Amino acid sequence: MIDRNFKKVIILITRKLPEKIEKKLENNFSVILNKNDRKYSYKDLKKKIQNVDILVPCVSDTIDASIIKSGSKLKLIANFGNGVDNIDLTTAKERKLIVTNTPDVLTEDTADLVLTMILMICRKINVAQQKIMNRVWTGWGPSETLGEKLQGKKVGIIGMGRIGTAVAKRLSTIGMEINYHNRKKHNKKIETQFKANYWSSLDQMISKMDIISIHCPFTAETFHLLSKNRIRLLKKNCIVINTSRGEIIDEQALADALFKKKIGGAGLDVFEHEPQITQKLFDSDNVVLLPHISSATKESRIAMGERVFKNISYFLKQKKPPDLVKIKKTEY
Ligand code: 8YV
Repeated sequence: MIDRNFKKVIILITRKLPEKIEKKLENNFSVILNKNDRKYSYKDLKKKIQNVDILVPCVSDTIDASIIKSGSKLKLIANFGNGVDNIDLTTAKERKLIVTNTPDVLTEDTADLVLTMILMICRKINVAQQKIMNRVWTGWGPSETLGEKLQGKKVGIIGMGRIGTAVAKRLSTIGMEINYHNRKKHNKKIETQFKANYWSSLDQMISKMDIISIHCPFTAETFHLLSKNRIRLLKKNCIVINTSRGEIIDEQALADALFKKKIGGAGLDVFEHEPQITQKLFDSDNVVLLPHISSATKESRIAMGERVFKNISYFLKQKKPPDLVKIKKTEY
């Protein structure tokens, strides 16, 4: 139980969170829940935020300057998620708001999904499964559904932070060659652990890779980082994996390249204009398209909720919240 006075603190939670988390928040604060989990319209959110002290948004909510300004009492935005690109951080800073997120707890699940998509694409799991499901499998054949061996493939990790490193750990275990591009080169320990090669030039790295996996946050600098021109640099068999944010890739250019078979495949869990998806991606072979589920495990969602609770509690006790977002700095 937290200080009784905190019962007066009004918290708006934009989406339905795990039962256990909602109860915990309700027991300690005055909470406005979204029981049926229907996404608030922009207009509704603007209205709902008016008397709120703390906002708990998700990736599906755009918290822009106008929304922030409507929350005249707002003091803290405790994001339920790692990426904070859904929040206008500049306005938040101007209005002296504190912003927190939920890092760490979704790292392993996200890395698992990267591995899953690489396996699905390289081993043509969708095609193989469809054969069975469509009842057209006539039996084993030496040339049936031939995929690509993972061992020995070169993977280029763009942004080797927490999630990128967890991906490197998995892929080096299965014998892939780890390459990475970061603003800062990692220390020798990490490089030795994963036999990771650092590339200061993104262009040079991506032009040599069999697989590239994106793990940098979406910021003004990383918008269309994988641009049309960079997609042209990719090898013909290159597979592009994205579990970060759709805006980091020029989706139309990627879809064109896939459709024209200029690259080998793509595993996308995020899209530039979610939930809309570029039509050509549906019409392309060798794609795995998933509905932003990289951290969608029951355990992660509860852990994310616990982080939100902790950040709120620390903030209210006037202690530095553990997951304070430093507004100027980016991880990438
Ligand atoms: C979360 C994510 O599911 O945390 C992130 O940055 O992209 C997702 O995995 C989502 O953000 C929840 O708000």
